[in-house]
Amino acid sequence: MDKGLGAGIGDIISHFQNSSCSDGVQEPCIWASPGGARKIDIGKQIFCNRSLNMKNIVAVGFDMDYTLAQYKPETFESLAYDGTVRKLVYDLGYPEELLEWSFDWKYMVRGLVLDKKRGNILKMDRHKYVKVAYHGFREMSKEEKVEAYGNTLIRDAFDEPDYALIDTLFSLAEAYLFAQLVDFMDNNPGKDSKSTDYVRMYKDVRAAVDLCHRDGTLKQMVAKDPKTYINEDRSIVPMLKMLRESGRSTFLVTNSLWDYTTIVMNFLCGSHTLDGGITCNSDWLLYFDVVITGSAKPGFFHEDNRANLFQVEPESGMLLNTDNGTPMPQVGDISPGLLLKEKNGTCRIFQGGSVGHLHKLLSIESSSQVLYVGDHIYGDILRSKKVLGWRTMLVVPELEREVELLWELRDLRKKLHLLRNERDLIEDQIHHLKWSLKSEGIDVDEQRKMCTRMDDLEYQRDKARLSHQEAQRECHQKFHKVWGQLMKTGYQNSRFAHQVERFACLYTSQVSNLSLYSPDKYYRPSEGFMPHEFEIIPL
Ligand code: U5P
Repeated sequence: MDKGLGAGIGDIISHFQNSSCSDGVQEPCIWASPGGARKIDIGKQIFCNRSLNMKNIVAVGFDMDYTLAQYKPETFESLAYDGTVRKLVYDLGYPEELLEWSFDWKYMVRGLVLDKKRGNILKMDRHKYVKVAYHGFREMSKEEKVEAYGNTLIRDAFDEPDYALIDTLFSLAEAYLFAQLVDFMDNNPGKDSKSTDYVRMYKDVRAAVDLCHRDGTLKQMVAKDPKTYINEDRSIVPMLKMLRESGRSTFLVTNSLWDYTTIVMNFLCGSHTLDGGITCNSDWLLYFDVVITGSAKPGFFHEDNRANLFQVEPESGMLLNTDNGTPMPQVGDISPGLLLKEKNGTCRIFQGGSVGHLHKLLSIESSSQVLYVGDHIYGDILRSKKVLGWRTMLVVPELEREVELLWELRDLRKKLHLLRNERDLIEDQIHHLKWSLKSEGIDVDEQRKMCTRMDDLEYQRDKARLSHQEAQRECHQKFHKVWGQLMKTGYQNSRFAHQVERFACLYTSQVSNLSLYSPDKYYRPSEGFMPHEFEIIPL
């Protein structure tokens, strides 16, 4: 039953409109649901782009890294950064100065695009109009931006191989290092024979980061001390239990391999000892019907993918062939020869395979019965939704702070909109007056009056432009000193927001926010407005 636990956007807009904060008092970010049944902090709400009736969902699946496991970028990405620098210096012969560099983990944000050829980092709006651009760490002027990206044909590209999308939190360290290297190369021409061009530099950084993920540089450290690198979240287990008690199957599909997956999942879902430690066992498997590790997403989502599926023996990590000519077992079937030492005989652990295998294992009849929760638009969400037709939920940890700021800055944003309207109004008057001045039959006196009026309007316009620019800069910097608001670029949705809107049926800040809503909730989107409708919103 849909209990309507969350507030609709209408509540939020009307709250926004009715609230007066002229006394400077900050109200908490809590929104009452229409029925007054429950309050959900806006930072923890699930937002809906496309209707989704949970009653039609029979299986809920999860990605692991940066979805169930929220890494602490200050430690985890710093580790990736340090490891990458060492590989660049010791394996690829980059100058030793790099070892003295440090990483500002807050500098880069998701949704940016790296221009590998030009050494630029860009933030663009949904029309791929480049609004913010840096060459290394130097802000580019408007003229530079127009020259490089003003052409619509160039704008159509902005994809691999010439551009790299910073669309996972895993990419923050490499984006930062790329900017540092661009600066370094510009300031030391010819010093480093290895980094002869930006494209090569990017390729080296990408390969070195990837190697850190694969050769144990990162994972051994995390395994030794997960608490330092991953946020604890005690609400994941209740959320998984709730879904399973509601009759849904649950599954995990991760690109991480079994040995690492079990460490991370045990940290997140394992039983806690009295002293706050974690008992190391496989209890976490109780919360899943199927676990697929080493899934090689996004290829996993292609139905014609012929990757072999191996069963994982949990204690030894040994891989067992599943392709012995017998049909794939369904959930509930226990085939002792194939299913070794599995908890309750229910959760099956695999490596590889493809979505076809998963559908068989879970007896999925239609892909629209599956909800998959992930953090990566390309790796998790776009392919699963577009290629496959799964329903999707995107986890955007940045959202919690973003909505808090939207609330805190409501006065400034109101002022910004008023200033923009004022500027536009004056500009319209000026254009109108210019045309009037061109008309025939205006006598000299009238002309003089009109010119004085024009001078006055131009003065007002310049003032309004300046105030608007100042307010815009202030607002931009309050969200992020360099890149501004994650979901907006100027007055338009950012490219990132546009992708969220197109590919994620639902989006929220944390995976465990699912437990704040009924497992049978009917998620409905807010009404979408065309610009002409904004004039007459029926609130
Ligand atoms: N990963 C890489 N290379 C990268 C970034 C991430 O191999 O450049 C790995 C992570 O270490 C993790 C997996 O094991 O990809 C992401 O898994 P998941 O998001 O599917 O859970």
